[in-house]
Amino acid sequence: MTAKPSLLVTRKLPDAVLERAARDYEARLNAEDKLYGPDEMIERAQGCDAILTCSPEKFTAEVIARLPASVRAVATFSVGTEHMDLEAARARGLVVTNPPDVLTDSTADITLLVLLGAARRAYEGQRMVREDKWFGWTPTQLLGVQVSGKRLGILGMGRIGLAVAKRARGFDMEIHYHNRNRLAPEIESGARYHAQAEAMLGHCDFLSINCPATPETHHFLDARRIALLPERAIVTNTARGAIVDDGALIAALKSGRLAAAGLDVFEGEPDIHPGYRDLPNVFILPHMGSATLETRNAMGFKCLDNLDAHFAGAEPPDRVA
Ligand code: 8YV
Repeated sequence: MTAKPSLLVTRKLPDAVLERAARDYEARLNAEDKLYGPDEMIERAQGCDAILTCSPEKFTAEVIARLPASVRAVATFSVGTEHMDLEAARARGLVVTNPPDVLTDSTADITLLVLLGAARRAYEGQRMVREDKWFGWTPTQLLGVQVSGKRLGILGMGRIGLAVAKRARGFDMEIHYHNRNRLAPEIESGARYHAQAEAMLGHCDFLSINCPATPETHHFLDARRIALLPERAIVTNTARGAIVDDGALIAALKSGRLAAAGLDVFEGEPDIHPGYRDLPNVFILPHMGSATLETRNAMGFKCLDNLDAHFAGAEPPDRVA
């Protein structure tokens, strides 16, 4: 019997994933779920053949250069790969995989949750009840913004953007989108394409950010682009915090230029811009897009499928480097 490959699993993943990892690998686990800094991660990876990592751990060019020579593959438990220098990985011959598709539905669901939460002032309503400040129904209490009949602009019409569009159609929203490439008509399903993101913004009663974080999308939503949105528009971000210029968004929410925002992701999270914390018109979640047991299990299994393929001498199905 050949020895099992050794695998560093950097975080505490759901039980079913850890059980499978321990069955098929010499798995080094992190029962305390401590976030390893680069030095500790590199130290713990000594002698390992692969690493199963999560997006808070950064695989910069410097970290990749310092990885033990034994490490040949890294599977990231995130569809986003902005925490990894894929060029540096390729140059070192490091195989990198991610788990696409399986978190599409849960992330699209959370997008609708924050969209509705922002539009319908769910945070203010919750607070009123929990803080015992609800003194009874009134005809004008917590009036929000109706979503049906409104225009939703989706920035980034990949798998998640399309799943958001599908759900939003169920709320009778009119779909607009910007994507690097226009989609085929049968995939567009009547959504209106804007070749320039800026040209779409004027049509966005709601703007949903669903694109990856790249140097091109860094601080995309800045003061200049917020000014292109209709008065009292609502913004949601369930992609990556760095796509939004927090100072500009907070100023627009404070002044009332934007009615509300629904945010699941933040630049520098968990150290979010303090300006968000006491803004009543922001519906905030702590990066929960993929946080269902079904999805997290499926993400972990995909990571292991990719590693299994690699160690069987096959091309991993979701190789990104
Ligand atoms: C992950 C995510 O759970 O997959 C992604 O890109 O944003 C999340 O759903 C998170 O990044 C942990 O790795």
